[in-house]
Amino acid sequence: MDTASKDPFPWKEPTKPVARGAFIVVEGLDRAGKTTQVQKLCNNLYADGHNVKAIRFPDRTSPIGKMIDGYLQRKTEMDDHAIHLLFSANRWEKAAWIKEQISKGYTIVCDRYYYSGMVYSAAKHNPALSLEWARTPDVGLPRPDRVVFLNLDAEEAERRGGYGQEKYEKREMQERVRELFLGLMSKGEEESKDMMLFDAGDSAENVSTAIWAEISKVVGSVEAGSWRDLGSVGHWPEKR
Ligand code: FDM
Ligand code: MG
Repeated sequence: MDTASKDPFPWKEPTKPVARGAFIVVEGLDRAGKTTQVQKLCNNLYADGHNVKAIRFPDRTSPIGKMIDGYLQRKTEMDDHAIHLLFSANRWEKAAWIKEQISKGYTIVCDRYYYSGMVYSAAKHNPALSLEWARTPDVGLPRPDRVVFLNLDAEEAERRGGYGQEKYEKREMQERVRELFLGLMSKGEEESKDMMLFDAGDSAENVSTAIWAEISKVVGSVEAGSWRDLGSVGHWPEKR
């Protein structure tokens, strides 16, 4: 019996030439609706004739991902820097695959990326783990064409059925994470250009409509070859 899960979006020959697929990231707090919006966006893209693949970080299936999973489930303890680097390594082990799929014409929709990586680690307030330090290991990864940031206050997130038992699923942590996400949007570096804020407090349908209005344009331009080439995450300029 075939037990492998079937690809929900099998390859369809595009009707127009495709320069490359797009790289779209969906970010936000726990309970902001990332899973729902990734699903809706993929369905909309596929129905509109685009080839698409959904991925998520952490990818808990690889050996590194299993170590991360054990940490998040509080089965193991780890130094803040060590777990941070595992999250980054978990992205690096997928980086070549992401580039390859994009060059084949698949649009990748990715649930969390290095933005979560930076802000969750920096939210720990470990004086030896700054936002700048946290960003460094991710420099060079494929740079998204657009980041959908689902903005929701921590109080509203908690009202949505409460948090689970995993590490970081606590109100104070979520509040710091949100402040850091918002800080990235106003910092003036590449994150401010790539990230776009959506009000996740609205209904799932309205959020999805707003995301579609933006992302359908981005994916259209990328496929037509009128967007920039797939970039890589650059260094932040040195502070003086
Ligand atoms: N998380 C996620 C990090 O701390 N660093 C990272 O690089 C990434 C990708 O892992 F609390 C945190 C965010 C969240 C937890 O994520 C698990 P999911 O989306 O709930 O599986
Ligand atoms: Mg979670």
